[in-house]
Amino acid sequence: MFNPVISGTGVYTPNEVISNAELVVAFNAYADKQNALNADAIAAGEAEAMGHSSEEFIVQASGIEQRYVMDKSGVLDPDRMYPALRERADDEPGIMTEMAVDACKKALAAAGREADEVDLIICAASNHERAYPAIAVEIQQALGAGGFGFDMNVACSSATFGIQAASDMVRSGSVTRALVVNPEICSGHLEWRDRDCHFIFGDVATATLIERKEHAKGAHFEIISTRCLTQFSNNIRNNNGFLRRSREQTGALDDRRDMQFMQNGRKVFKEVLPIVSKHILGHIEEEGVSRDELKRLWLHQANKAMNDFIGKKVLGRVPEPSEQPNILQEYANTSSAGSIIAFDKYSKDLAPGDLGVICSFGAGYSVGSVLVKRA
Ligand code: CO8
Repeated sequence: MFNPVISGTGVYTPNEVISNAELVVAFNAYADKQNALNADAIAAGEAEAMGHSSEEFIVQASGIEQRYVMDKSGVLDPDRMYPALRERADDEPGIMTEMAVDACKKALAAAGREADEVDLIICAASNHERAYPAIAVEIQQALGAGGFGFDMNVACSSATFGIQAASDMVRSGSVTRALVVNPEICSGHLEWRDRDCHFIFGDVATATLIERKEHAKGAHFEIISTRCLTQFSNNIRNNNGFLRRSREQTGALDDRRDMQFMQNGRKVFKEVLPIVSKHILGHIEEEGVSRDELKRLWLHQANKAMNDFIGKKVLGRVPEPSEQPNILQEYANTSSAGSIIAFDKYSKDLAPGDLGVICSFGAGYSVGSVLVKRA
């Protein structure tokens, strides 16, 4: 058995940013257009007028101030309201691969490693650009890595579930060095025309390099243990899938609301909080670690109030901002990548021996936690 460590992380941040102000202008223009189109039905009481969105609501309800996206022109066009991403030919790299390769190179550089020293790539993300061949295998080829790769999807928990899979393989010796990469194009699956959720997501890619402790060249985090949990819920759901063509065609099938991300945000908020706090507390207790020993929580980045609540429950007091860093104000919810961005940006100051937990949670429901110690 070997001791797995995180020896490097990397973040690819898209060049384009959408502020709340820009987003609200576009949404309100879309709503006005729809209301004008449906004016007769609205006047006859047969349809409801769309309400305006507001910057104040977004910041107060979520803590989100802006988001990075792969394309803002399509999202902000009131006649389109979704990104315009060029379809890639079969012989050129996919867009997820491009983002992933950038994040992987940064993680490799942070660890002082070359791509050909990697023998496992897990592409763990909420959505995959195509069914097959696996995005991970394309990333493996683009990087020049060896071994094997595969894709997995546990929605927002994909990164921590991927870290569990990779670190277990490093621990057992079946692989030597693994990259878990999370290219998330959440803008492709967000319904930008729905006021309740149009502000939630952003795009990013993160990568985590996991290898044996004795191979680590510099500062690193020992992966003491991981825990994963799932519990079925329909409160976060997307009905898009490969059987779409086999169903009765309505003509509007491509644009059905349930083909995009859907959630009952209030229920998610209430139901997921106790599951996550209990999960983290149970995990550290099994390891004989007390809450007072935790120096940092790198939580999933969906909602500031949610993170404040979890931090308080886990630590038994209001955490200092530095103990539970948020990045959602800048990146919004980036699904599985959020907790890894927080870890990448806010872990280097910890001292040898300091303990922390990376935790992601979301659709499924699913929760994954990684207990780490700075070495
Ligand atoms: N502007 C103004 N008013 C608004 C807006 C808006 N944009 N949106 C809603 N309102 C109104 C509502 O209509 C409502 O009015 P009324 O009271 O009259 O009915 C009022 O404001 C309050 O609305 P809500 O109850 O919806 O507001 P909340 O305070 O609950 O905040 C949140 C909404 C921010 C969504 C919150 O509930 C939340 O963050 N919940 C948790 C969400 C969460 O953690 N989800 C995890 C999901 S992600 C995940 O697991 C990944 C899945 C895969 C991702 C795939 C990529 C896309």
